[in-house]
Amino acid sequence: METKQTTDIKQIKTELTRFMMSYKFALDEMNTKISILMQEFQHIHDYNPIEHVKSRIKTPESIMKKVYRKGYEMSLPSIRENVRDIAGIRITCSFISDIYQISEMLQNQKDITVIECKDYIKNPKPNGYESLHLILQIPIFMSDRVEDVYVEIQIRTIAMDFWASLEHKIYYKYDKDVPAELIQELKEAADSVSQLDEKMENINRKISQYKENDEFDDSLIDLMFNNERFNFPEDFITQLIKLEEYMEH
Ligand code: 0O2
Repeated sequence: METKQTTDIKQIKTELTRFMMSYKFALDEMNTKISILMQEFQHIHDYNPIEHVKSRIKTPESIMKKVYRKGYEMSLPSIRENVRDIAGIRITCSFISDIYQISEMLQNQKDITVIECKDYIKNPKPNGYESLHLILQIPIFMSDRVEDVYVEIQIRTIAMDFWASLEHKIYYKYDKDVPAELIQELKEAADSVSQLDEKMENINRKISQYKENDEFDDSLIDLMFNNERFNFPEDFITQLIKLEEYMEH
């Protein structure tokens, strides 16, 4: 016969499993949304604004640390409501404009509720940290209930991600007591990241403009042959027609 304690533990285990599962489902749903955006964008614009996507569920240890640090009540409803980054997705892009474009595409989805948007690109943290953070809420449909689950999305460029990974490593290596000299160097590196992102954005804008003009001025005729696409500039076709006409006379 089961003791009351064994029954209680079983019940807690079931509750904890359901709790963690809702975050896994939220990540699955968000990852599908992101994958659809990537495929559709690639198809329509012949360009993919997303370089990498990484998702994680916060470990129970890390959740507990946050609950103590912030002084939240130690109960599942309190954690569900207050710790809003249990499900986290990090999206890495090439250009700053891609970050805002992806953020807007996500925010415009009808089943997503935007709870918070922190723009550490327009307002970097004092240490130089840059990223766009969104706290979103999405409904998860389960067999007997619908749950609205918080998901944190961090969107940043490759350069911002490079900086943040190094800063994170240093922070933990020095057990959060980083020497002033290193803090200063990290800040300088963050400024360089900012300048690099701006330069890359400008170059990308120029290339896009050039491409648009090129397509406009020199419209191409596409021919499919042997399962390959061949582009013939209109000028080339015009010359061929002229030559044909000349030969006929
Ligand atoms: P992990 O392991 O990445 O989840 P809070 O979320 O309440 O603790 P805050 O400041 O309100 O704190 O949240 P914010 O600013 O949205 O930042 C939360 C997350 O952003 C952090 O999660 C980091 O992932 C990242 N982040 C914020 N500031 C920095 C920074 O200065 N350097 C680096 N490398 N990352 C940063 P966690 O919970 O710290 O860790």
